[in-house]
Amino acid sequence: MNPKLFDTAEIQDFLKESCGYNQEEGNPRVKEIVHRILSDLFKTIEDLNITPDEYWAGIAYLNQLGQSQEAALLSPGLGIDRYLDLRMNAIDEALGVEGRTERMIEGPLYVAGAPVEKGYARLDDGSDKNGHLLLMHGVVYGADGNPLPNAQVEVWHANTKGFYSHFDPTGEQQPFNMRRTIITDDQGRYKFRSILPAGYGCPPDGPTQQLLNQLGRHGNRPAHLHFFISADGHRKLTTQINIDGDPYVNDDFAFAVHDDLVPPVTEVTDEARMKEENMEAPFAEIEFDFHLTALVDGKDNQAVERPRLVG
Ligand code: MBD
Ligand code: FE
Repeated sequence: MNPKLFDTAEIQDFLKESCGYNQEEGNPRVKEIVHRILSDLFKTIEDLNITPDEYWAGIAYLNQLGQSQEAALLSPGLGIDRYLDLRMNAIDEALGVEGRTERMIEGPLYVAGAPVEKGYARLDDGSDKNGHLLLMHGVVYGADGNPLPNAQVEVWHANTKGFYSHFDPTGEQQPFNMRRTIITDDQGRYKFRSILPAGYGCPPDGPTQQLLNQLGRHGNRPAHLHFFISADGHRKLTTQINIDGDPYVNDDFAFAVHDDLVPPVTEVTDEARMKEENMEAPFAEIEFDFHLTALVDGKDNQAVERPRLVG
């Protein structure tokens, strides 16, 4: 039997009282959000006839999720991060914002405070011996279509095991390995040398993978590099590029791929080019430009504030 209580005055009053609707104190926005989510949960319990055992399994799961610091990993896995992106895309479209590089979710693994370098940086410290050399470069363009000197290119990516420094379970990586902030030169150019990352996989024994298993889904991302691009008078762009040819490039558990963000990767074997670029072996080359957009009514309406690790 599934009792129908949700639509009774008693339960509706109970939800309002639970969310402090009859209290002066508190935050109205928080009350509104909690009331909606709690109401949806009550309704879900009724509609799906959720048993107490199922409910308490969910509570135990939330505790595990927090304990393992994976809430911000499950979030992209469920597509919520990408949903927020798609909403920002729709806002841009309504405002007539055009010509921008596609945005793409930040993910949970950014660390603030990376070393800052002008024009060029080497991202890897040479300790990952399995890496294939990568040279990536391009121009940051402003809203007026001209190259932007002194723009900030923050880049971070994983090593050949798919692990990020500061979050590496092997403890092998030095702080800020494969993380840099590059300031564009007087022609708006950035350039860096690194190694091609491997794709990321969710911790196999963690709560995110545990839920994905229940959904019949994998927890893998294609190899990718993350970027924050910022400059005076412009909105901060959060994006990624994905490495063409990766088996997961069209099957990302975090829904963080877009056709515009899979640039060609060219293999350079020419000795003269290798010498010119100070590369001691053949390397993969990616050219990719970033197009920033103007502030909206003097404000950055796409910059996201969230708790971030400071290294
Ligand atoms: C990552 O490296 C990532 O970028 C995302 C979105 C989720 C998990 C790991
Ligand atoms: Fe990532």
